[in-house]
Order: sequence, then structure tokens, then C-alpha cells
Amino acid sequence: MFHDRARIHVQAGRGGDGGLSFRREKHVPKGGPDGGDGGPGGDVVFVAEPDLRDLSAFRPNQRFKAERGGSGRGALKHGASGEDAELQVPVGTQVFDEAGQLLADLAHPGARVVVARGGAPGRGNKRFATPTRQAPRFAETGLPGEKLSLDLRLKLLADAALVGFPNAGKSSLLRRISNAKPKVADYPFTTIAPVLGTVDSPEGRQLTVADVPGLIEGASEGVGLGHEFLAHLERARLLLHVIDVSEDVAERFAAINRELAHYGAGLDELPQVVVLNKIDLVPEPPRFDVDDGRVLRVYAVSCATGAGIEELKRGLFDLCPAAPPPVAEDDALVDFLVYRPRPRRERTYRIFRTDRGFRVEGTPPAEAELEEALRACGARTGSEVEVGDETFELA
Ligand SMILES: Nc1nc2c(ncn2[C@@H]2O[C@H](COP(=O)(O)OP(=O)(O)OP(=O)(O)O)[C@@H](O)[C@H]2O)c(=O)[nH]1
Ligand SMILES: [Mg+2]
Repeated sequence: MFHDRARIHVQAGRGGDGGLSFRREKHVPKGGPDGGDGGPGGDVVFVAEPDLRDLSAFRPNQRFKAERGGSGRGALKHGASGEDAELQVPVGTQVFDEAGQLLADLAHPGARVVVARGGAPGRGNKRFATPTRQAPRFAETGLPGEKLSLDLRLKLLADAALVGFPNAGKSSLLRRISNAKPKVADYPFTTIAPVLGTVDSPEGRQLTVADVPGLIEGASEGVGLGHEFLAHLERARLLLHVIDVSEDVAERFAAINRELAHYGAGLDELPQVVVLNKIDLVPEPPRFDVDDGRVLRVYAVSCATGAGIEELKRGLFDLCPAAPPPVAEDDALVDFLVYRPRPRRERTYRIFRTDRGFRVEGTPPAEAELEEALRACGARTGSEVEVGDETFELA
């Protein structure tokens, strides 16, 4: 099975609490505050890994947690940073939040995107010492890390994608021109999952070509296998439209284009190279007299005999410019172009750990949220909590 979707849940690490401690030395009866800061919580990070083929490594609704930050301790010892949770995904993976908003597009090998940020650490009591408050008996607690449900969708990245009816010879063509060895057979839907192949030019250039399952009438509405996989054509720069010349070429050409137009997402605007295949089966050289602005070139080939294949390969390298259009100075930046980071959550209040319990400063949130935040900081039923001038016990 080829998995191009996954739904997972991620949680970044909580920030470590600040330390509440006072210096103890042999001859100093009561030393100053020396509680160190907590460490930041770990982030949840996605990394695009070129060797991964699909998203099958993820189980449905799998949960991933980054490590929490360590607590600050006495002698100004800072807490350790929580370790990031690094999730490897195939190149071409897009990350969506629950509302369907695109958070990240991991379009390059090695691309890294932080999808959930670790919580900020709390400061130790040393930081709260002032000339008038030399012995602060409280420290700040860490904040929870971000928590998200995510939908991952893999959309293959290829220079060119093969389209056409089942049996047209798409996989045979990929076998001829690339290193890939997809299955070939004389029945429809031999190819049931996308396959990527690498095509080498004599000058050492490389192109990737995607073979996706064949399309039939109604594919854009879910007939056959096509619909599931049409998304993988979206990011191709060029379509290689393969047509069996023993069929009615113009009619087949139009039928596939109707499906592309129905699907939308700009598939019907992609430039096409028409490949008239199986010329060994017809006595006359085939004709293609369709006037269509998208068609850049027409090649007549036989995947059985190899006729016309070298010419087609050369044409492909001509049509796919050597370097993708420059988008940004730094490759890594490209992956962030569509990444709209959520605004950092403002701290409207802080929770301090005191030697008696907890103290809340600033504008506290609604009761239920405050209780949840307090419990996340270690407060239990019966814990003493100061808010402003009031002191109460957690119910
Ligand atoms: N005679 C002849 N047969 C060919 C040629 N190209 C492919 N075939 C045959 O056509 C049949 C279908 O080829 P495939 O490459 O599996 O076709 P496909 O387009 O990948 O088909 P699906 O995966 O089902 O969509 C196989 O039996 C091939 O051997 C050709 O140039 N000449
Ligand atoms: Mg095939």
C-alpha cells in the first residue's frame, strides 16, 4: 500500500519550572536565592527525508511528544533543554492543521519545519531578587508546549508526470527512460500506486518522472483509481500525455483532458508533451492534428522496440530547464514561504511556585483555564493559590 495521507497528534514539551532555592554554605546561615531557570520544552519538528517513499511509517492517530524542559535547581543550575521530537517525512509532504490551513510544505530534501513550539521555561527565584526583596520565596513555572492535530498529505514532486488511459504504456515508458522498474502488464490498472523514476542525461543532469495509475472517464469523480492520485500531478512542471496509437488518438486525448479540467487545481493548464506510443502496431506513422495551446511537442515512440525514445528523452531535458526557477537565496527558505507561523502566545499572566503553593500574577484567564494551567504546573486539590489579594485552595 502507498500511504499519501496521515492524521497524527503532536505535543511540544512543557518548559521546565524555575528553581526555588537558597544558598546553603557552612558559615553562611541564610544565603541568597540561587534557583536557576528551567530549560525550554522541546519542539516538534518535521524533516524531509529523500529516502522515504510515503507516509506509511505513521499509524492512524499516532501521538508524538517532545521532551519537557528540565527544572532549574539550586546553585543556579539551569534545567536542560527538552529534546525535540523529530519526525521524518517524505519530500513533498504538506502539513495541514485541523482547520485545513497549510502550515508547512516540505518541498526539498532536508527541509526542516517546526510545527509545534516547546513551552517557555520559568525563571528561577534568583531572577526575582531585588534590593527590596532579597529573598524571593517563589519561582516561575514553565508554560505548556503547543498541542496540535495535523493532517499530512504527500504530493509527489516530479519534473514530469505521466498521464493517460490504463494500458497506454506509461509504465513501459518509465522503464525505458528511467531507472525505475514499475510493473507492466496488458490489463488496466497494473499500476496501483505512484512510482518515481530518475532520468539521466548524457551530460549528467537528472529529471524525476512520476508514473501514476491510469485515468478513465469519470476519474475526477472517483471512477477507477485516478482520483486518489490526481493530486500527485499538481506539482509536476510538465505532463507526459501517453496515448496508444491503435486507439482514436484525438478522442483519447480529449477524454483525459476533460478529467484534468474537472479535477481542477490547475491540472488542465500544465504544459503537455504528447507521446504517441506503440507505433510498432500501426503500418502508417501516426498523426496528431489536434490544435491545443498546451501541447509543446509531439513524439511518436515504441516502448516495445525503443524507436523514438532517445529523441523524447532529449526533448524532456530541453523542456525542463536545468535549475528550478530561483525563488529565494537560501534553499531552506522556500519551505517557509507558505508557512504562516501562528502568533506567539502572549503571556497575559504568570504562575509562580511559592514555598506555600502558587501565586498568579497579571490578568488570569477564565476559571477553568486557570485551573488547568495550575494543575499543569503541579498544583493539586488543596494547593494554596494566591490571585491578587485573595488566597484560596484549589477545589
Ligand atoms: N506493442 C507494443 N506494446 C506496448 C508498447 N508499450 C507498452 N506496450 C504494452 O502495453 C501494455 C500496457 O503497458 P503498461 O506500461 O503496463 O501500461 P500503463 O499505461 O502503465 O497501464 P496502467 O498501469 O494499467 O495504467 C503491456 O502489455 C505492454 O507490454 C509498445 O510500444 N508496443
Ligand atoms: Mg502502469
